[in-house]
Amino acid sequence: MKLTRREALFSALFAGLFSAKKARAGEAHPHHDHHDMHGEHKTDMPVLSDDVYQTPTSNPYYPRTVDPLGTYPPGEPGKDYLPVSVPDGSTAPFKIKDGVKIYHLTAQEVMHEFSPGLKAHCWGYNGQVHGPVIEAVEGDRVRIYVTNKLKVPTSVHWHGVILPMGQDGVSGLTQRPIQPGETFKYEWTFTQHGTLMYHSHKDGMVQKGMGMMGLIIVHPRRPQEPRPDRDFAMLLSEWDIKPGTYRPDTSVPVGFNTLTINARVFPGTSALVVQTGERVRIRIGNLSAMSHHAIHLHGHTFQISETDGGVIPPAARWPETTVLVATGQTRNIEFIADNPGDWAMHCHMSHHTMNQMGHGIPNMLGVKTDTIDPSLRQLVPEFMAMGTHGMGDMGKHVKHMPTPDNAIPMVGLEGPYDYISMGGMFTVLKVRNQLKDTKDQGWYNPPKGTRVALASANELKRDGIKI
Ligand SMILES: [Cu+2]
Repeated sequence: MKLTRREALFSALFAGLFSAKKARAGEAHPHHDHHDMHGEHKTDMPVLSDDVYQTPTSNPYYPRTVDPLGTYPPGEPGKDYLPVSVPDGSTAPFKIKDGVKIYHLTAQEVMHEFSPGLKAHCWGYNGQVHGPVIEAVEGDRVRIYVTNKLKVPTSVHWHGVILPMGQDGVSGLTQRPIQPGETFKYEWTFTQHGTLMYHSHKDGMVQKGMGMMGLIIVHPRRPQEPRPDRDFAMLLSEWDIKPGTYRPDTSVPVGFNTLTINARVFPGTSALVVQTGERVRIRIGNLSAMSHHAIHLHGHTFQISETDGGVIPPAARWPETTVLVATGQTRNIEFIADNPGDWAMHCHMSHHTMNQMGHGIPNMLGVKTDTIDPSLRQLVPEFMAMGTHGMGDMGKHVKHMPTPDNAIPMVGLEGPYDYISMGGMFTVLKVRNQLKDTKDQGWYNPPKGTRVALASANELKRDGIKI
């Protein structure tokens, strides 16, 4: 059997025949049976030229379901993939020109709302923070125009994408920066699938800290596993917005005070709404400046099915209830939502579920403040000591207290039973038996006898509980 070089590469890739050791240039292939695959070159190493870009095919670890050297029609939503849902965000529109998907990102300043009552002048793309999700299918040829409407130079790096180096978007290293007013054209073919990201790669600390980032989702051309019923995407990040100010401070080394899911903080985050029994995938990317996030889901266990490097083989997946997403990483989790209710989903780092003012306050638990307040009020007229009963009720009281401009309570929302003392990187998975639409469904009413309640005297007696 005589194969072309391209077919040989592809079959070698899939049969796992390539190993770095065997692939050394000039080394004769040790297996005689495979000689035919390599034609007259008796080596595994392709002959490469720097004049022509050749899609990398030797590394067997790229997440691919089809020949990366093939050409494919532009993937169609509904037919080739289930479009992702982006709570509080959007997916970038595209048009198709001669078989190429065309996208346009415009870097610009945006007045962004993190939650009602908290806004800041941020930088994003297409009038939103973060930028829209770029969604495509493995094998799609894409052309992404980037217009710079900021007053500073920028560039966009396509994080995790296998592409020609000249498209990698690293200012200074792979391109000159895009000057204010200019439009650059990036173009490549997706030869992989996965949950990937994009972000500014010019003055990264400032530009990423101002919000210049987004997700890239590339669906497999030939999915190897059943498609989920619901496919959510969330991008985690962190900000520092001092009460009374309207511009993120991007220079803090640690201790950011605004931790976001799709650039929103609780209670400004939208719930993830699903029907009981649905197969749910949640893609979580993290582009925080300094923090890793341990995202915990209540009421279910899940499997970590995919990283930014590709799909984890089913036998190697690890069951979890908390997934650690380090900065610069993405993780996909999958589960069947078979437990109806309102389930908290949040970062498990306590400070990451507090809003602006919940940080750096002395522990006042148990301190009697009746004498402190009057004396301090002589100096600060509206002074009121905070935290003698913890921080949980701060949101409740904030309505009656003077607060700085552009500041929201450190935690919360009035829930069905009491104040929910969480903020920041917190959202709710709403699983419903009857689902009319995917809009917020209000609060869940648990079946009779399944809601925790005050223990009765009879029950205490029955079970021998002495108080
Ligand atoms: Cu966190």
